Amino acid sequence: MYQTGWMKFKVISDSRGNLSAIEGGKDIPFSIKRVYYITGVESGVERGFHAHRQLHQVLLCLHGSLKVRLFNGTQKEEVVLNDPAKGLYVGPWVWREMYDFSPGAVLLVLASAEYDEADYIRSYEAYLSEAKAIFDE
Ligand code: T46
Repeated sequence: MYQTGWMKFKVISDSRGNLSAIEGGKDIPFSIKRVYYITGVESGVERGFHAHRQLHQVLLCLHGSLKVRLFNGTQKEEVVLNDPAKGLYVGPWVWREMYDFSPGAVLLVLASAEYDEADYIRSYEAYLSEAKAIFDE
């Protein structure tokens, strides 16, 4: 089980620029309950360092670029987000770390649930032990 994947969104372009629309349950595999965005990340700053127990999310970099380290307790992967028409799906039990934000980078996140701190696993050791039990099921 490695719950990440790329989602490509349609771009409607004309002389005025580009427009992409994302409909929950249609263009992405969950209903969108929350949208948040991250801006103003200084060079060298890293964010994330947690997993979620239940949350499904799609991450899109609307401007600039950033990288994401992903780990599911077994496999590690590093990906670049730099295309507003390409979203990174990150499911439950995937450890994520965001880094290498370019100046002015804008990270938009579509989430399947409202904010709930109890859904976070912020300790790497706790993640390893909880994820192992889940993956061994
Ligand atoms: C994730 C990555 C990609 C709220 O009050 N409401 C919210 O909806 C969110 C997302 C956060 N917060 C509070 C919780 C913290 O006090 O904002 C503060 C910063 O959140 P955090 O340190 O979790 O931010 P990141 O950038 O490390 O992680 C965020 C999301 O929290 C997380 O779910 O997957 O972006």
